[in-house]
Amino acid sequence: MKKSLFPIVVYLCFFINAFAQAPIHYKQPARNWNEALPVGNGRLGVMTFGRVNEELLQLNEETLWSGGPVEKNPNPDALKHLPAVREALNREDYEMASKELQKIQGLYTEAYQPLGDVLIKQPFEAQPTAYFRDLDLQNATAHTQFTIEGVTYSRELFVSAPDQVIVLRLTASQKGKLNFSASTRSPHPFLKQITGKNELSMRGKAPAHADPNYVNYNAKPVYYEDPSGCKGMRFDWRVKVQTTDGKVTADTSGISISNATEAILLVTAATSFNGFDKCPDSQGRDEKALVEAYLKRASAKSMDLIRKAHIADYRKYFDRVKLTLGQSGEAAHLPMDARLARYAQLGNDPELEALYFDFGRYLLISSSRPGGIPANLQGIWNPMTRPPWSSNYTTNINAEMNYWPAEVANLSELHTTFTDWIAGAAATGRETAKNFYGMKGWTVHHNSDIWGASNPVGDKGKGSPSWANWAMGGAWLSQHLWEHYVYSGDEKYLKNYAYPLMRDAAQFCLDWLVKDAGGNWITSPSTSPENVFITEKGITQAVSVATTMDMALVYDVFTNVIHASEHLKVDAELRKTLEDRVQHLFPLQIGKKGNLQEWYKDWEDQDPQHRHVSHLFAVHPGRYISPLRTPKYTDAARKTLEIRGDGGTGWSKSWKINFWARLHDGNHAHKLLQELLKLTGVEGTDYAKGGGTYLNLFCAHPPFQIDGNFGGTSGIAEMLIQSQDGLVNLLPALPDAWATGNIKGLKARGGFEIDMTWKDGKITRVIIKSLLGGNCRLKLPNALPGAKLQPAKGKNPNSFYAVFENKYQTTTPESSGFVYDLTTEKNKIYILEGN
Ligand code: FUC
Repeated sequence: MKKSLFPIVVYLCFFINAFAQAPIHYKQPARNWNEALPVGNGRLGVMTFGRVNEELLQLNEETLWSGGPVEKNPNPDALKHLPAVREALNREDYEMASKELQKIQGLYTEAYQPLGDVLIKQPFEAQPTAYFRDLDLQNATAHTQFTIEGVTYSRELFVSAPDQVIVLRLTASQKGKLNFSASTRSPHPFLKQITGKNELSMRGKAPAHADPNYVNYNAKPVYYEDPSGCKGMRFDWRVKVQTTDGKVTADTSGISISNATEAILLVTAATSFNGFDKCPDSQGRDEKALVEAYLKRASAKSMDLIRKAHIADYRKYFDRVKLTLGQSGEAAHLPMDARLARYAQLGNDPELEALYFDFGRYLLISSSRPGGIPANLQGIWNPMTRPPWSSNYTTNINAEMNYWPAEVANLSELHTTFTDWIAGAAATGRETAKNFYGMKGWTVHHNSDIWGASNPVGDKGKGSPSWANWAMGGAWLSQHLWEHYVYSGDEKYLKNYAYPLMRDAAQFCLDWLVKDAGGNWITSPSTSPENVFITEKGITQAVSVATTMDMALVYDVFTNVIHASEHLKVDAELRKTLEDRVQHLFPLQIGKKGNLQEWYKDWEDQDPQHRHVSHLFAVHPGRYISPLRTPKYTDAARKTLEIRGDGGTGWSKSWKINFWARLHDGNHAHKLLQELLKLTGVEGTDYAKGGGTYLNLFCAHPPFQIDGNFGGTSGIAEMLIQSQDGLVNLLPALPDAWATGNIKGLKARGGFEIDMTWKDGKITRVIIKSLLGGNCRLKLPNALPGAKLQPAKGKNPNSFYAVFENKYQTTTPESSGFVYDLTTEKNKIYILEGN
C-alpha cells in the first residue's frame, strides 16, 4: 500500500461505515455461535463473533471430514434377510418385518469437522462506545467497529474465492494505536510452527472416525489412529501478516503486532482430500504444497486487488436476482435483534422478508462453489467434532432442500457441487444395491457424507428402521440431475453424465418393486421417513409396504427417465417398461378424513403432526399432484397439510411454505414464512420447541440447520414463479402482503430468465430473456392487453415442459387464468407490457 494515500483511504472508510451499516447489523458482539456471522467462499468458512477484547474467528474447510472411503460390504450377512422381511410383510407381520429389516444395516457415516480458531486479542481497559458489527450481503463482507478512548477501531473480514484466502483487515483511526495478538488453536491434534516471515502454520489430522452425536455406547466415540494409514484427513492452515505499518513478532504462541495503524492478516487452509474413493492419508493430496501456493499467490496481491476481485466474483452470482416486496420504513434501520422482535409483534416488514430471501442466496454462494463439495446440514459452518447428526448429508429431505433454490434463483452453477457429488454416492450405491439386496443399479439410504456413504446406517442392527432403512435416496437425488438439465439445457451434461446415473437409479427401483396381491407394483419394505403408523389392530410400527412417498419417488425417477430418454432419443425399450410400471404403480389414495393417505392402508399416525410430510413429495418437489392437473388429489393434499398443522421444526416449516405455494395459497405460505422468521434462542437439539430464526438469521431446527434457510428462499421463489406444470406460471401464490413488488432474474425451466413487476396483485410488465429459444407458455393472473400475446393453443411444443399425463389428471394447466404462447429465439429479450 502506498503510505501517502493511507490516511485518506482510512478516513473515507470510516465515513462510509458510520453511515452505511448493512441491514444485518447489531449493537453488541455475539454472545454465542448462533449470534456470530458466517462468511465463506464455498471452501473456507468463518464465523465471526465481533468481540472487542478477544475476537473469535471459528474456521472451517469444506473437505475436512472424519474417516475415509466407505467399506463396500460392511455386513455380508445383510443380503440374506430381504426375503424374510418381504414374507413377514406379506403376512402383515409388521413387527417381524421391522426386526428382520434391522439386520440389513451397515455403518454410520462420518462427520464434518472444524478446522480451528483464530483469536485476536486487543487488550482494552476502557469500555467501547459506538459499537456495531454487520454482515454486508452486497459485498459478502463482515465489519466490526467501535471506539475506545477516542480511537475508532475497525475490522473488515471476507473470504475470497478467486484468491482462496480469508482476509482480515484491522485499523485504528489514530496512528500507531493498533495493538493486538493473533493466536491459533484446533480441537484436533496439531503441530504449530513458524513457517515464514510473520507466518504461523497449524498442521494436523482430522479423526479417523467420529460417531454421530446420538450414538453413545462406544468408549471412544472419536479416535484419530488408523493402523492401516488410510484414514485421518491431514490439514495445514496458515495465518500470515500480509502488511502492517506496526512492529511484528511471531512465535508459536501467536503473532503480535504493536504500534500499528493498519494490519492485514491472511488466513488459508488446505486438506489432503483427494476424492471420495481415495485414502485421505496414504493417498492424500499434498496439503502443504496447496496451502503454500494459495498463500504465495494472495500475498503477492494488494488488499485492494484481492477485495476487488472478491466483490466482482461474488456479485457475479448475487446481482443476478433482485427482489423488492415493498418498503419497511423505519424498521429497515433497526439492529437485527430489535427488528426480529418487532416483526414477531407487528409483521409488516417486507424488506426483512426480501432480505431473508437474499440471505439464502448469500449462504448458497458462500457455501457452494463449482468444483467443491455440496453444502452439508450446516453448510460449511461447524465448530464441533461431533456436530448434530454428524453435519452430514441427510437425503430423506435435508440435503436436497439445500439445493432447491439453486436453479430458480439463477445459481445453476452452484447446483453442480451437488450433482457432481452424486456420482460418488452412486458408485458406492451400486455396491450397496448389490451387497445388501442383490440388485442392479444404485441407491443411497438416508445418510451420506463426503465419502458417498450409501448403506443403511445403524451400526449393523442398532438403528431404527424408521429412518435407517429408507432406500429411496437414489430416486430423490436423480431429480436434481434432471432439473439441472431442464433449467440449463446442457445436452452434453445430460447425455454423458446425468442420464446414465438417472437410468441406473431407475434400474434399482425396477428391481426393488414387487407386485402386491392386487397386481400393483409396490415397494416392500417401505417407510415414510420418519413417521410411525398404528394399524387397525393397534400395532405401532414404521415398516410396511408402498408408502405414498415411495410411490411418488418411483413415479418421479421413472417419469424423469422417460422424458430424458426421449430428449436423447435412446432406450426406447426401457421407456416402455417404465411407462408400464408407472401406469401400474400402487395408486395414490384418499383416506377417510379426505387426506392424501401416507400409508398403504388408511392407518392413523402415531404423531399426526409429525415434522416430516414425506407423502407430499408428490406435490413438492415432485410433480405427481398439482392444482392445475389433479384438483381432486390436490384437495386431499391440502387436507393432509391441515391435519399436519403449521407447527414443526425449521426445515419442516420451510417445506410447508413450498407446499402451500404449490397449492397456490400465498397467504398460508406467507403465514408460515412469518413463523419461520420468529426469533428463537433455543440452543442444542430440541426440536420439540419448534423452529425459527437465530439472531444471525440462521434457521433453527433447533439446532441450527441450513436447510431451513434454503427451503425458505426456495419457498419465496415458488410463491412468485413456478414452471413444473407445463408452463411458466407467474405469481401463482402471491400473498396479500406482497400486493406490489418486482423481481429481476428468476429462472424458469427451459432457460427463461424472468423479470416482472406487479401492482395490486396484477402483473404490469414482464421481461423474458430466452437463453435456449423455444415456446414460452405463460400463465398470468391477469391479461396484459398491450403485450400482443397469442392465446395458448394445444400442447406446449417446448420439450422442456413435457409433463407426464397420469391417471389422476382431470384438467389441463391451460384451462384457467390467462395463458399465452410466446415464440422465442435464443438469446433474445422480450418485453411484455400492459396498456
Ligand atoms: C432427519 C430429520 C431430523 C434432522 C436430521 C438431520 O433425520 O428427521 O429432524 O433434520 O434429519
